[in-house]
Amino acid sequence: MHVLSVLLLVAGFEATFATVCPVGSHRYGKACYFVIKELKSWYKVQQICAASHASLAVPNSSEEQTFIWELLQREFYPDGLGNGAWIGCNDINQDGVWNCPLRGGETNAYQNWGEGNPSNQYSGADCALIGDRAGGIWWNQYCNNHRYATCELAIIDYDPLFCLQIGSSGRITSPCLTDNHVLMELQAQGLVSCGKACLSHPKCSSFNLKDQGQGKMVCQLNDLALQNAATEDVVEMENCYGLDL
Ligand SMILES: [Ca+2]
Ligand SMILES: [Ca+2]
Repeated sequence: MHVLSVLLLVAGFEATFATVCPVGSHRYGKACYFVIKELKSWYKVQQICAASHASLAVPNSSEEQTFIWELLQREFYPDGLGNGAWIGCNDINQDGVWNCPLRGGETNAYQNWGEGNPSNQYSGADCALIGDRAGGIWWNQYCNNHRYATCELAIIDYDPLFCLQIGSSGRITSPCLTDNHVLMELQAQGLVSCGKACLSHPKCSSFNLKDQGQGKMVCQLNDLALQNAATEDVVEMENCYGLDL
């Protein structure tokens, strides 16, 4: 299940209850950011972001720019970013007209081009990068060059109640508790109803939501928090989402 599927599962039932920022991604404002630490073309990283229903990050303010820049500095410490990291801005459709795709509620006013940039904008250097120096000023390059990247995933109303993990493929991998700690098993409509059931049970510390397909979900309430579980009590299971309260 992709990140957004989980988000919609949550939002579909009660938007204010919770949403998630996958472990391995980093929250700023109403978005989660994750860094692609492999060198890929702009087109390829756009696909990788899209596989998690995210898009290439676009700094829309100096604050967001600083957040992304500092995230990249941490992720690539101590070697640095090298030749930079792709962001969403590009002039692929019309040379010289830079488009920075936006999430809802964002404005496109912010730019952080370095001096003399964008350069060669009529000769195919159509994609923008955050550079390694000077607070990550932007420059532009050929989109087929292989660079790192940052993805940006919008979230809805955020409450740090749930925590899912994201694998290196960008897909969610979620550990679940084994059946040894099940207090009760219920049919659930989704993440929220399962979470509420756990909240209402005095001994419930975590829950497994098992998606059995065709709209059927099993909600297992557990007497142990995942974070306190021994290694042998935790299994990586497809279509099972283990969440601590
Ligand atoms: Ca943004
Ligand atoms: Ca261009």
